[in-house]
Amino acid sequence: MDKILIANRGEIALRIIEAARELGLSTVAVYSEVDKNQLHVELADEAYCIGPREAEESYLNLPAIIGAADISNADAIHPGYGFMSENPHFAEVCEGHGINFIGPSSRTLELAGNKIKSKEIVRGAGVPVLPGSQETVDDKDELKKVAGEFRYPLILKAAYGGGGRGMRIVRDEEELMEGFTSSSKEAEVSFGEGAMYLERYLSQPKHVEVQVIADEHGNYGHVGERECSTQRRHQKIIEEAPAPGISDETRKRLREDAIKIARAFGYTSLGTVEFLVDEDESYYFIELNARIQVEHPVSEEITGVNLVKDQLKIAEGEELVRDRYEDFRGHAIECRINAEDPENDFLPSSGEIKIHQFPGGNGVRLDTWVYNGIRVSPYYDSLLAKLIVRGETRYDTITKTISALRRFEIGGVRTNRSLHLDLLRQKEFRTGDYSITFLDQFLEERGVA
Ligand code: MV4
Repeated sequence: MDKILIANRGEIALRIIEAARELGLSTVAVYSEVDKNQLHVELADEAYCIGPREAEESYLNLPAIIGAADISNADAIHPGYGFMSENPHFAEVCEGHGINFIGPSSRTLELAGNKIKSKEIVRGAGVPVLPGSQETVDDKDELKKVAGEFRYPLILKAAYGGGGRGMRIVRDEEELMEGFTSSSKEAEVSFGEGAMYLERYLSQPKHVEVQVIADEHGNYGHVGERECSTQRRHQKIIEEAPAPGISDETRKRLREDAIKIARAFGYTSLGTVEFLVDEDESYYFIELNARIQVEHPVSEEITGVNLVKDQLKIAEGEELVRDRYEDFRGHAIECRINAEDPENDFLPSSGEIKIHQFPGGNGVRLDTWVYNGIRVSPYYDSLLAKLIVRGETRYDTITKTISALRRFEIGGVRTNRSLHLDLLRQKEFRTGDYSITFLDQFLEERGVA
């Protein structure tokens, strides 16, 4: 591997360019017309425009991306997160072109994308899954029959979905029948497949995920778990590691079970195993995210591992996974700073960035793509920066994060900075005793939900 193309934009494109450079690899950026002034274009060794501003015609434009790889003679493609990252067809086309797709095989992506099949694999590995339909439910008669075998509340999920889209909580048969048609249509639009399944709904779990790493020599490792319950409409805004509010026994079992799951999938590269942890600390697998995730830095900060660099080494065929991954120190918190207005229904905000002050130093890390004068456009996600803070204890880390947030001062766009400050000061957050209802409850109490 000499040259890698990064099929992405924003902070993750920069993160990948940096890791590639540390390994002596050359880099190729691709960009849409509206992104010509982006830093990833400037910092990569080469850059190719792949289409207009619409993602479907640029960062999701498979022939244009493969074309850029061909022209530049790139021997690998890193898909980042979002966009093409979990698309089995894209991975397969790369494989067919002799391009090293940096991620798991197209076969594994296909398994991980099939949520029912995934649950079956996990159950077979002896890890708990939520009770529910073991096949897709295709019509209302079948739905009624299957629902009869379980207790309400239940949740309808898209069989080929994930990340929360097309999900619907149903509390009785009437809601079930009503929800089925619209959820299935939504899934059809979002994922091209309307197939749905049903499972028992947990109302106040924590969302905890384990970062696994597997090389191509059958070695599996992990860098611990992350707590990701602070989310709104399935977009996380705060993540931390290690997860607070769970016992060390649960922590140990979650980590071990994540490895069992990775093995059962024959997984390679970086991946994240998502669990829901209920109030009694019983936990259940929900999905396998077959990509590098936005929140990976908190795991890097508590282990000292450079995950993207190791992912690249694994893609080069290095045998690398050893116990060194399980060497933990301190605590880390990530705040996603978005260009959006929490006071105005989280409306995305555009404009020209004016940087007044950026925090840094003493365990404070800022992963960002913005520079003074760059325009934030409404065509892609609203993530401006990830503020990642490392401290010795959780309490110390919260205090440092608050200080760092106060030093994050930009103009030109609205941001969610003060929401972060408010959340970090909440009692539930302070005690670590919070669940997926935390953010919505906070917003509701404030009357802005
Ligand atoms: C659930 C659930 C409760 N019960 N499944 C959301 C993202 C996707 N990866 C799985 N998700 C969930 N699945 C069952 N059976 C709760 C979530 C969930 C969630 C639900 C509503 C509002 C916020 C949430 C945040 C995280 C997880």
